[in-house]
Amino acid sequence: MGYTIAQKIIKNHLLSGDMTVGSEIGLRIDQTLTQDATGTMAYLEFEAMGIDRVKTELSVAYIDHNTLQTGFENADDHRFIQSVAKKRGLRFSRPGNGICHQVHLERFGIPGKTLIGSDSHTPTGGGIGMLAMGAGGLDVAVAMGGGAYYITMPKMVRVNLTGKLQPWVAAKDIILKVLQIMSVKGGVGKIVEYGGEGVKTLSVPERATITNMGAELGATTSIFPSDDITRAFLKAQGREKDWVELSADDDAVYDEVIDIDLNELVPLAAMPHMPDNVKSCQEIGKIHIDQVCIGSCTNSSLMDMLKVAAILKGKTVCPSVSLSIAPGSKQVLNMLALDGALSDMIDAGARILESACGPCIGMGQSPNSKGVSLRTFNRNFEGRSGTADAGIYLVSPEVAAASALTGVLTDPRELGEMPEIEMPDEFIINDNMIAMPASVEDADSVEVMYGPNIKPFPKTEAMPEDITAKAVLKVGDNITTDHIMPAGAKILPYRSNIPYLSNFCFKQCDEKFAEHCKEAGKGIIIGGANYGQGSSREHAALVPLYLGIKAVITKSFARIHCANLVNAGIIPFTFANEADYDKISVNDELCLEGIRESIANGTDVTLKNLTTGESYKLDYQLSERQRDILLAGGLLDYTRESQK
Ligand code: MIC
Ligand code: SF4
Repeated sequence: MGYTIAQKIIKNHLLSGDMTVGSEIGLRIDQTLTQDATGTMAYLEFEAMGIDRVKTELSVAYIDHNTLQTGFENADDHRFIQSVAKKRGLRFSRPGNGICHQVHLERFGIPGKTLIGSDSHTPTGGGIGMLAMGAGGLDVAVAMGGGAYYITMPKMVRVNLTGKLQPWVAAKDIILKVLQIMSVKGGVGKIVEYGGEGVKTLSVPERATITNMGAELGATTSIFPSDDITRAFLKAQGREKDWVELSADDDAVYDEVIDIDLNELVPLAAMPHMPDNVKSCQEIGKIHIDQVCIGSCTNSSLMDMLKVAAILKGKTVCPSVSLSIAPGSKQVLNMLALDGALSDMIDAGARILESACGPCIGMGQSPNSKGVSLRTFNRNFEGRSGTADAGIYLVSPEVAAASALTGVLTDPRELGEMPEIEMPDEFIINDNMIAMPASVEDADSVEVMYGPNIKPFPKTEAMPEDITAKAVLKVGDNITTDHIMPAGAKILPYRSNIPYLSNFCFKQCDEKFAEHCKEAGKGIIIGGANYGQGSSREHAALVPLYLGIKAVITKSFARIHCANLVNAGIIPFTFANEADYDKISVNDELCLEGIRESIANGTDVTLKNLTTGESYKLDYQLSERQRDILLAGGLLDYTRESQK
């Protein structure tokens, strides 16, 4: 039996376990990346491990999320990360150099290698044939120290692309189509591989748009083959030597196959408030819009930006619309400037933002109340834009630019002939915004600079014999980590200050959640299906840990968040019988008797509802390693104990 692309990379990096679907495997990690919003915590954890230098082939620390700097906090965190990077052997991508995923694809991604990043959109690297996965900061810290990264061996999904995209239809429409078919939970426990003749019509940046937003499927990752198109992209980036060919064997076996005929696709949009709420622009109709934002790690490549500039050229942005554009990297911005395309954007009235995440994570450009905003981004969760009652539509750059001119959602096919944009043979290469680490000899003299915003890691404790606690919160399906631990301009600067962050935990679901937890001293959360989808932020586990949450019981979990809960020492349970979800109410007194013993022995767990007198059977899909982590009180304690 042959192998899929992902199985080949897994096989080459397997450190423990066997490749049976559903079992835990440990992978050797070649590269890591962090961004600043999750990076401060990841480097605090790395420092706590007491390892002198990173042990990966390449580790890069990016600054791209917290670049608003409305107070000292962000700049202090940047300096902290820069100093750790210098001392510990990492490259440091300075603020202004661009969004981590875009820069990593351009300058560092290598087909066939493994990459983990403390950001859920790390699968962008799948566009160049990497096995690239999002992870919690602590898992990235462990990988930087040379430790394995553990995942559950996923199922393989093949998306077969045939035909060719019609004019004005974009790579974004392909991934929106996949989301429409599979939904935001359809990818859980799976790797999505793209194949078929249609792949040959897609450039690397287009492939990266698709793998990037594959994160919204809940998939472990997504991946494309590495072929001549990949080689041409690497050559244009001056890195042809990094190219290796990679394809699935003809007799590779997939658990699921999805066929998409590119000829049939039309411009699509994901409507508020979920990335899988997809309809065609025609179906949605010409709704009035207030804002258009173009950029983010999904759609900020040079090709995307050149298309946008060509659409805007010689026109004026509709007076009732605010258009902002954030090119994905310094390379993109610089090439737009030299090409004159930047001038076309400025001339049309676009508000040019720095090369960073910006509005995608609510760092500026929040829409007006009840505003309708079209964005080329990947997430449209309620409130994420910074305006609670805004409606965000996720679209391609073509739809965004066309609509910015008309003031209504516009199918770009109405614009007539599509401008032809060619991928350049050579990109401008100047890595002067990537600071190199100090040499091993000089590293000792580098001082790590901690700002006053950095507060210690929350207190952990080994798992007690029994847990008795109230159900402090009950939520429905598809709760995102943005619900659990919101981001945005006001909160994001405090990512290294868990006590302060705790005041905002679950605010959208229960205004008084933090207060209730503090009063109760400890608690259990009850959740629906796909609990914890979205961002990789481990803060969505560390803050509940700080607030005394001992267990989360749901219908199902999203992968990264579930791992983050284990790393934080919070037990993730699922209901053996989903109907039991309905039987628990907020404030019910719940008891997990003899829990330590059950987890230690891997035996059945029953939850007693002391308020109603009922009992429910709970499941936990945890490896022995994960059970040991939970018994120790989290991954930091477990790592410390295993080093003794
Ligand atoms: C996001 O898109 O939600 C983020 C901000 O990039 C997060 C990381 C974070 O919360 O810092 C992600 O996707 O993992
Ligand atoms: Fe940044 Fe948005 Fe991409 Fe997250 S999804 S890495 S916030 S651009």
